[in-house]
Amino acid sequence: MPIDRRDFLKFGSLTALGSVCSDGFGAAAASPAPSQGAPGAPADHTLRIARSLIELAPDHIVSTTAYNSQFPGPLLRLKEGQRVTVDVHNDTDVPEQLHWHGQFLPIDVDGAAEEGTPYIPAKSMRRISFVPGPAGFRFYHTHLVAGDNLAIGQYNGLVGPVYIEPRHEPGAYDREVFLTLKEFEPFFSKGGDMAMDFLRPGEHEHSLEERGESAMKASLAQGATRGYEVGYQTFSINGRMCGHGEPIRVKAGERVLFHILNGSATEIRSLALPGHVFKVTALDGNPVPHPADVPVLWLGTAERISAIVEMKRPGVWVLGDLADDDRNHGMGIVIEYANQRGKPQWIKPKPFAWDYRRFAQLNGHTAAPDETIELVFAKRNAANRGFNVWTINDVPFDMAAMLPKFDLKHGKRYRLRMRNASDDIHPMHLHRHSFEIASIAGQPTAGVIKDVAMLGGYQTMEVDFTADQLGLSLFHCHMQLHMDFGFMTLFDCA
Ligand SMILES: [Cu+2]
Repeated sequence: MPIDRRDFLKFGSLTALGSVCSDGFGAAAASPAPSQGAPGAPADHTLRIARSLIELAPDHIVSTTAYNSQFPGPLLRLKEGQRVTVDVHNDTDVPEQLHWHGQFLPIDVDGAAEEGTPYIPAKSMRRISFVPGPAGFRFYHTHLVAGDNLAIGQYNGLVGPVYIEPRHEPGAYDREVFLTLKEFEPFFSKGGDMAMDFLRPGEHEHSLEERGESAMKASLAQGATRGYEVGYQTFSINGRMCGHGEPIRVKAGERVLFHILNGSATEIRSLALPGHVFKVTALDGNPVPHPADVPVLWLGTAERISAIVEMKRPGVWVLGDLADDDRNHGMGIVIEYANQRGKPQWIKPKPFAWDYRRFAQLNGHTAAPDETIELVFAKRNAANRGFNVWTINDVPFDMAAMLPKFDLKHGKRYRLRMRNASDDIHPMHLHRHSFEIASIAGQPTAGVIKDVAMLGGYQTMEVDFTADQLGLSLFHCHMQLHMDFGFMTLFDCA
């Protein structure tokens, strides 16, 4: 989809506006792009990273970094197997990485410095080219180490959806709606996160719990407070706080396919639409073996859910987060039936537990892998200037040393046995591959293919994947605050 003249003009005026309002950051954007690498032919897509003003509500405009001065970044519709070129301009003064989340791409374009992807230099651009795949709902986002700097990385508005069209689309729906969930205006707080208890199976593993609890007790006994967490002042869907922006207008009887992305830096989200159910058809863009109806969706950071909602309860409703505070600060969007008026209604759903096995093969078991890799995740409370440090097999990730790192043999099937000795839920992400969930808290399962999966507190999850991508693949907790403070490792496939 080349940018047409109208889009270019619109885009040009937006960046010009940005240069007036955003402290000079937009100035480079208003002038023609410096064409490093002599692009010649225009790229199929252009993404421009710049400080921008995003209007979450008329009286609430935030300054953040975004793609093409919009939030979310533009929806990129790509075709499976059909090569694309993308020009990524970086108008900021921070070198950037753009990660193509959920795709199987070589390391020079995947978008992780830890793997060796070149940075998009500050005030410069990089043209990249790749063959999209696999088909389904993917996304792109920044991939920096933000550390204690809430002005960079995923704390910004650097998220956009990708849809890779399959060769055959089943099409049992009337239309598609893409939703990106995102918080803005982050801040640090002390005192720890609330434990969340929505995952099933929910049983804790005694030895993991003992290890985590005794480490925490020892730290607090030495006078430490609990490590920092991140909170947010504003919440949005598609860059608008609930009630602002256009409602999603539907007709009775319509079947709407929602593609929902949790674009948060750190938060787990839930969603419900009063009086309606979601038929979940795909997780992380991959069709599930057993599409099932659920009243509530839960999404860890970077997870995607595709679900069909049959519109059969006319009214004006809030599709919103179950957390009252977050929803009241914007995490929702209005669904308005034709010829219906009035204040959008929210009805709190009954508690609903989230279980990936609901969408799995019935009584499925995965085949034994060639090899199992044991991974124990643990927290060192407030160990780095008040920030929690995260370890994999007792080692926090060190990019200088490139440790920890695991060697893989090309073509072999591996099982990651992930054991969580902390009470936090971690959305675990593997770059350049997808994996199959093999067990959750000791319960075997099969057929659910993902690239991020929530690992419950004091639980074990096993995931299987085939090492079919040469070179380095990053594996990490997708919460920015966790990955930045050690929660990463590399797989090196030869
Ligand atoms: Cu984590």
